[in-house]
Amino acid sequence: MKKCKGCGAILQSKDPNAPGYTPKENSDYCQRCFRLIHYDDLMISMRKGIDPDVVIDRISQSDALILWVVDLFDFEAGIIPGLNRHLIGKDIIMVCTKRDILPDTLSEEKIARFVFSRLKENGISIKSLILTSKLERMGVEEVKQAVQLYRKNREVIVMGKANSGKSTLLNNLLGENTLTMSRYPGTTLDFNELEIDGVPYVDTPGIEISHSILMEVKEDELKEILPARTLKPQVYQLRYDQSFAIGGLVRLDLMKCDHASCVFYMSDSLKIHRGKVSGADALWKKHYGTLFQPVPVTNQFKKYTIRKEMDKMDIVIDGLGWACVHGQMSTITVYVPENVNVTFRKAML
Ligand SMILES: Nc1nc2c(ncn2[C@@H]2O[C@H](COP(=O)(O)OP(=O)(O)OP(=O)(O)O)[C@@H](O)[C@H]2O)c(=O)[nH]1
Ligand SMILES: [Mg+2]
Repeated sequence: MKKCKGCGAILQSKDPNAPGYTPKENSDYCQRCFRLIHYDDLMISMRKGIDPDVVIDRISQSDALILWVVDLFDFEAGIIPGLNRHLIGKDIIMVCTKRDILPDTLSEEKIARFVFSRLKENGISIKSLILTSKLERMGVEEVKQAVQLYRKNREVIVMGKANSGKSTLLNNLLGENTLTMSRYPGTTLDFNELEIDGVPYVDTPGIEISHSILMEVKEDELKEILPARTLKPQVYQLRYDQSFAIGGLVRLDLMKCDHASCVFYMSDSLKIHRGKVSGADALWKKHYGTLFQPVPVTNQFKKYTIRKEMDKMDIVIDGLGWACVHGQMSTITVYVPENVNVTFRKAML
């Protein structure tokens, strides 16, 4: 059975609505990959990614070195708690992608310190950490060297959450764009083998990101949410109570602020509106879905309220980025779409 070179789905010419369909004989790519590559047109959405148990089970059964890919911008969503327990005895090299999205002012040492502290908190141990970017193929040589050092004749499996940049990393290692890459989570559909410098690698379907804002918006709105270039921090000085609407996706209320600031690290295509907390309910009702957009497809929100205890902390929303709050304030309330994860962490920057 022949597989699509782009996404790994088994090629078939029976069902145009199923993965792997191609009307052509002897084609190397399915129609979905062809249209994604040439027209950025997503024919079949598989954005939820694959059940983590299915991917991890299959990986745990193979004798392989693991390249675990985590998107630095969406780091909290990329963490798989207890990873070593799922992959007993496996050597894991962690590759943190999208370095170019984080500001240059954040040094590599600082990123590494941040990553190791989050790994420690999640009980994950790795052999090596490498930072990469698709720009100028940053980190490619380091990945190859680490693979050489730890592979011991085994194959190399590239795994991680949907949209973390696994296929992009492999194309960069290969030096050409053979695998299909796209901003739509769930691009790679099946295990997909390829050889790079004589080493067998396997691209894998992304593990599901069921608690991400990326699951909550329409496909054509992903462009607004995913940052295309280096984050430009959006800084707000705060006094009294302040409420922020991030599009119609998130509302953030900061109470009793004094000598405080809130800095947003998010795509600059997203519009942030600021107002007083006292008027925020009315404004939200009035502008939700019009001025405040995009909005989540479910229209259901949940609310977290916490006391601000750390001096400088990040409020991280899976898939969307984070807000860093600093200075005096009493409580923080976040309204997010019902299924979306929020993490309160010590500031990354
Ligand atoms: N800015 C930036 N974007 C990146 C980088 N690596 C990947 N991307 C983008 O991230 C998106 C997802 O990349 P893919 O390589 O398709 O991700 P994947 O992990 O293979 O995704 P699935 O197959 O859906 O699991 C694409 O829009 C890429 O262009 C990077 O280093 N920097
Ligand atoms: Mg992929």
